[in-house]
This record gives sequence, structure tokens and C-alpha cells, in this order.
Amino acid sequence: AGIAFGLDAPYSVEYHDRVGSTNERARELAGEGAADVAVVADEQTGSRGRLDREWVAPSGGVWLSVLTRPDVPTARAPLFTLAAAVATTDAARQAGVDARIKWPNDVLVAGDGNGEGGGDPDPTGRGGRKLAGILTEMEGEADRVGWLVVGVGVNANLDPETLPAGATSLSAERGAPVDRRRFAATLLERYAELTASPEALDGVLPAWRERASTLGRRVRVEAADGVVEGTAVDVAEPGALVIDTDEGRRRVHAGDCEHLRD
Ligand code: BT5
Repeated sequence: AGIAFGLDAPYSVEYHDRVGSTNERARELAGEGAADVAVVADEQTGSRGRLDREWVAPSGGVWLSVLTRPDVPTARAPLFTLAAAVATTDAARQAGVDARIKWPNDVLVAGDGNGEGGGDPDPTGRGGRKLAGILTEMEGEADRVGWLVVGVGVNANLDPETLPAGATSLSAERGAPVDRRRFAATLLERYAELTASPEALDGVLPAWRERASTLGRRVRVEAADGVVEGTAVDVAEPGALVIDTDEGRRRVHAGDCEHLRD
């Protein structure tokens, strides 16, 4: 506990030893008119993933949600999710864990035993496991976001045995606990930098591409209008995955992405 005591962040920090969901709490604060707040918790008792899926968040993680009121059109909101993935990846790397991003919102441990990155072996056998997930919620008009809550859940100092299958943690990957205060500060600092202005947001896609695990891979995406399978070739404004399929090039804007073996 006490993760956020003295946390140095470019937002005002509201810390909870235990809370239902940091996203819910941030939404409550949004309703009260607040802005530029990071809600941080040691433990969550009712946290959620996308599509109302359960998110397991015991004591020892970094569970946080950032509430902002950015002056951008709603169409650019997905860039904030990608920015959070970049920020999380950079904070993990600073903590000594090689992380990559799986479109759109998962941060995974690099390597998958399948020759990712030109044939890197996967010494731990845990490559491709999920370190962190992101849930973005917002409200606004088409021409301008009202409020935006970006929730990031990072398995920091946790035993993977206590997490769902396919998950891992920073401490398991580095073989030692991480300094959660430093990790959260780096993440928030980087997120603030990447989303500081419309011009800064222009840098999100290039940064995302450099850290992507998905690009160049065979993928299967369950999108709203059906399943798209092919090779992921790029990410395009405002965060769509570009996939080459047998029927030509497709863009998917949301969905669950699975990396397939070649
Ligand atoms: C996500 O959803 O990956 C978004 C998770 C966002 C959680 C943060 S924590 C702070 C903030 N407050 C909240 O209430 N939420 C946000 P999705 O892509 O739908 O993945 C959910 C799936 O990941 C689940 O169905 C499980 O299979 C798996 N899962 C659950 N807990 C996990 C964990 N701690 N680590 C890895 N995988 C997990």
C-alpha cells in the first residue's frame, strides 16, 4: 500500500488503498467538473476491462485512471488510448522489462517463441503474455471531447499465479519488485507529454509503431461488422489497424485482436 504517497505527477493525484474501480471514481470526478486528476489505487474490488469484462486487480498492481478535458475533436480520442500504451511500454522498459504493444490496448512482454523481431528466441517462455490493459471512456460532442478517462491497469508486483491465464507481471519478468511510485510517475509523465497538445498527438502514431508487436503479423480481429483476418501492415489515424486480407486492404477501428502463428 501507499504507492501514491509522494507520487510526483503532472496531475493532481487522488490515492486509494482500495477502491471499486479507478475509472468509476474518475468518472464521478468528471461529473463534479474536475480535470487533470489521476486516480491511483493499490487494490480494486470491481474493476473492468473492455466490454464489461472483469479485470483482476489485487493489491500490488498499478491501477490508475487519468481524467482530462482535452481540446480535441472526439474522432481523435483513440489516440489517447494509444498514447497510454506507449507511456506504459516506456515505463516498463525503464523498469527493465521489454514490452510491446498489441493493438489496440494491450501491453505484452516481448517475444513469443515464434521468431518475433527477426527470430529472437524467447528465453522465459512467457513472451506475449499480458502485462497491462487500457480502458478508455469519454463523453462529449463530435467537435470536442468533454471529458476523457483513460484507465491503465499494470500487473506490477504480483504473482502471475494469482492472475488470469496468459498474464504476467513486471516483478515476475524482472525477477524483483518494481518501484511502483517511480513506475507510475514515469507513465503519467510520458502520457502527459504525448497528449499535451494537438501537435504532440501527431507524434503518437509514430511512437506506437516503433513499439508495436502487432505490425507485420498475421492477425484475426473480431470487429463489430465481422471477423477480419490477414497481415497487420500499419496503424492509421485515429488508431485504426490496417490489415491486408485476401479480399484487399481493410481498416478496423475497434475489436479484439488475436496474433496468429505464421
Ligand atoms: C483491458 O480489457 O485490457 C482493459 C483493462 C483496464 C483495467 C484498468 S485498471 C484501472 C482502470 N479501472 C478499471 O476499472 N479499469 C481500468 P480487455 O482487453 O477487455 O481485457 C480483459 C481480459 O483480460 C479479461 O477478460 C481477462 O481475460 C484478462 N485479465 C483480467 N485481469 C487481468 C490482469 N490483471 N492481467 C492480465 N489480464 C487480465
